[in-house]
Amino acid sequence: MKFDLIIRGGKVVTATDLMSCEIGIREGRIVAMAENLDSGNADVIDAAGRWVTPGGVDGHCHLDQPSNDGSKAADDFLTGTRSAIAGGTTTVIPFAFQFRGKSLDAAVTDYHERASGKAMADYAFHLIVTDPTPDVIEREIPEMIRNGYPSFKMYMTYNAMKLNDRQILEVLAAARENQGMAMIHAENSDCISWLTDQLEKSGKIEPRYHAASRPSPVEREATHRAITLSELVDVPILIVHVSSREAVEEIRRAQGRGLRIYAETCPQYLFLTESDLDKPGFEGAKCVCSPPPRDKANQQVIWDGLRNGTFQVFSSDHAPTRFDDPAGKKLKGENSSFRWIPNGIPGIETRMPLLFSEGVMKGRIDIHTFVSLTATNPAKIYGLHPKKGSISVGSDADLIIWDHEKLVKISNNLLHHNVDYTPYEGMEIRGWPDTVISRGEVVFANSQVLAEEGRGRFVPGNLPAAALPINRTISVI
Ligand code: DUC
Ligand code: ZN
Ligand code: ZN
Repeated sequence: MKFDLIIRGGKVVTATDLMSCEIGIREGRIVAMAENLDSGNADVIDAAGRWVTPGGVDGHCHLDQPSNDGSKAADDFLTGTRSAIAGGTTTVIPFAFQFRGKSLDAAVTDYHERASGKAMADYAFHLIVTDPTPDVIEREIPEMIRNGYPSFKMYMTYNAMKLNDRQILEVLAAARENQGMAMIHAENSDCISWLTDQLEKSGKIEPRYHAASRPSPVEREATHRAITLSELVDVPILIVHVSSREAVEEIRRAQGRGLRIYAETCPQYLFLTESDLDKPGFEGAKCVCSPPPRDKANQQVIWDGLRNGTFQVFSSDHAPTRFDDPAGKKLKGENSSFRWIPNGIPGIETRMPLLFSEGVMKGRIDIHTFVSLTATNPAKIYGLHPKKGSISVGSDADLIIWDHEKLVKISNNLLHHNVDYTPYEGMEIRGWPDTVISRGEVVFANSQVLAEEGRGRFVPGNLPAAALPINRTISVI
């Protein structure tokens, strides 16, 4: 058998298995895995003594997403995917945002234009449904799910995006009927707006009050409500960016009752706390994201949830705005209320190295759990598996060869995004991707991104088995 590339000598890790084997790659796909492969004229990469894991699948990031507040996303598909690749992520799933009054089709068409010719990594799209008209529910959602966009996010907060419970039920019913995966941003909108008004009335406007405007009960209540809506319709949902013990308890209780509730968390809920919002001057704005970072005790609960299976997905929620920029965190000036600070933090490049270092290398999670959370599960839940998120014959040759000994002091100078800061500046970690391979092509090596602009391809999603209602069976063939 002829190969273009062979990865030799590595410890090949999947969500379940550890294999000492060679990986044979042809035309971008894995075509053989065996103890010894005949290299012939193939290029050979020596991975002796190193872990080889699937390339990461970032199931939640925002690239080139237009805003409603006049701020500008710092990363487009070029800089965002360049940064993703340098941190081991070979597939990204950003969001195609439906403007109210516009169709889902318009959103998807727009995002294809934004990505095409720019992306270095492969990409799929989630939809953000903000305007579930009868046409969207009855025609567009079924069409989108059938045509390669099987997942969509709904917001319970933000005036320009939020859906009421009735609307969420209608979208969930369409998801159930068509095997779509519904993702929910769970925070109680009225609680946030009332608390924000109270804080502002008493002059509490600095970035640190962002956390006070969205305390854990705000997340807990909405999480409970989202689960209730999912239970009523009998359809799985995935709760995105879970930050707190109280939300975790709701999710675990629902899972314990046998409901198919999936959950995602992100680096900011492991490595930041609300005290990061309380830095001198306006610095705290760098860590304004929603839900907000909590405290050390909540971080521990999130770690426990990663270990005990509460969470299936670990995403970046990369939502990049620059700090020292009037189209970024300083949109309304440094003395404005936290209300006006664009929400979100960068993290597409640091997602996998942070979890590898602080999770795997420090013994908090094993390497298989790491692979599941960062690649295999998001690929499965969003319909991209086994093409993505797997090391198996037939899957795309998306691979990371890890340097587990490399010591890195994180600094924004090292990163490849277009943001002027990282929330993790100065953090010392162990381990970084040594070589990243995307569809058989070396796209990162010797600390350099080697990918060509525009090489990334759209990957249509299939119907996710994870989206099936509890009582519906799947046909095997
Ligand atoms: N929700 C996200 O998913 N990302 C950034 C901010 C937010 O509220
Ligand atoms: Zn959100
Ligand atoms: Zn997000």
